[in-house]
Amino acid sequence: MKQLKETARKIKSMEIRGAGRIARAAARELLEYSQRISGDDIDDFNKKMTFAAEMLIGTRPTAVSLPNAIRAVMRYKGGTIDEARKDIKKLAEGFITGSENAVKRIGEIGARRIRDGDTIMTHCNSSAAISIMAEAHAQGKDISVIATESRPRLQGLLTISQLDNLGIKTSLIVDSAVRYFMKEVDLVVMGADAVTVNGSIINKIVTSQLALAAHESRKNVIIAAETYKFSPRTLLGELVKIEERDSSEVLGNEKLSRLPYVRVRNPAFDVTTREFIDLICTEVGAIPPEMAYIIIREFLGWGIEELNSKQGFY
Ligand code: RUB
Repeated sequence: MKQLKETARKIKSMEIRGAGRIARAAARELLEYSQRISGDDIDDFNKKMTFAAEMLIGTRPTAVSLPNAIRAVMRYKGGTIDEARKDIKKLAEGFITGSENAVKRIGEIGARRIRDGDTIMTHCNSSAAISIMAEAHAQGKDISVIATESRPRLQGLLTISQLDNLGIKTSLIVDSAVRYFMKEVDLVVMGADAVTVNGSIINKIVTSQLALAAHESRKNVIIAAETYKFSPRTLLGELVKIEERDSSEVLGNEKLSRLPYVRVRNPAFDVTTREFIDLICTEVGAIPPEMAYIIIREFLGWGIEELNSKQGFY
C-alpha cells in the first residue's frame, strides 16, 4: 500500500509526468502491487486490485493513456491468485514493452516527414515528439528546434536538455512568442495526452494557440501519439476532462494571500480541433485526424457494446 500511494503521489505531483510515462508507471505499479497482496482469497485479491486501479486512475484526469493502461492490465483473468498474478505480469509487461516500442516506431514513421534543414517548433515535453526529432537527427538530417518554455511547470527545459544531449540545435522561447517565430518554422511537432473520436487532440496548454498560429502560416502540425492516447469514452459522447491544477504553480500562495480579490486559473491542457492538425503519427501509421475512430475501434479493441456494459476501467 505504501508503494502504491507513493506512485500515485508521484504521478499527481508530476514527478512522473508525460502521458506515456504515466501509463507505463501505472502498469508497472499494478504489476508490483499484485505481487505484494497477501492472503489467498481471490475475491479479496480482485477487490484490492480494483482499489489500486481506482487510486491510480484518480491521479491525473486528462491523460487517457492512464485509464487505457490500467484497463489493459485489469483485463487479467485467473481463478487463483497465482494465475491472476501471472496474467497481470504478462499484460503489464506487454503494455510497457508495447508502449516503448510504439514511441520508437513513431520516431521512424514521423522522421520521414522531416526534411534536411527543417526548423521544427515543439511544445512542452513529449517523448513521442522527441522520438521523431531524434530519429531525423540520427538519420543525418540537419534540423533545428524551437522549443517553448511551457509555463507554468517549464517542461520545455526538459525538452531542451534532451535535445541538447542528442546534439540538436535548439532555441528556447517563451510561450507567448510562438506566433512571432512561426515565420522561421517549417513544421510543428507536438505530443498528445488524449485524442478524441472526432480527431481533436488534447495537449499541454498553449498547444491550440500554437496550432492556430501554424495554420495561419500554412505550416503543418504533426501530433505524435501512441494508439493508447486515443479516448474510447469519447465514442460515448463524453468529453475529456481538462485538469485544472493548483494556482500556486502560477503564483506562489504567499503572493496570492496578499491579493484577496485575485483568483488564478491554471488549466494544464487545451483542445486543438482537427482542422489545425495535418497528421497524427501513431505506431500503426500516420493518419489524418478524421481516422481517430478507426484507431479506437480496431487497435484499442473497444466496441460500443463493451463501453456500454460499464465493465472494466475506463
Ligand atoms: C505533458 C504533455 C505532453 C504529453 C505527451 O504534460 O502535455 O505533450 O503528455 O507526452 P504534463 P509523451 O507535463 O502535464 O504531464 O509523448 O511523453 O507521452
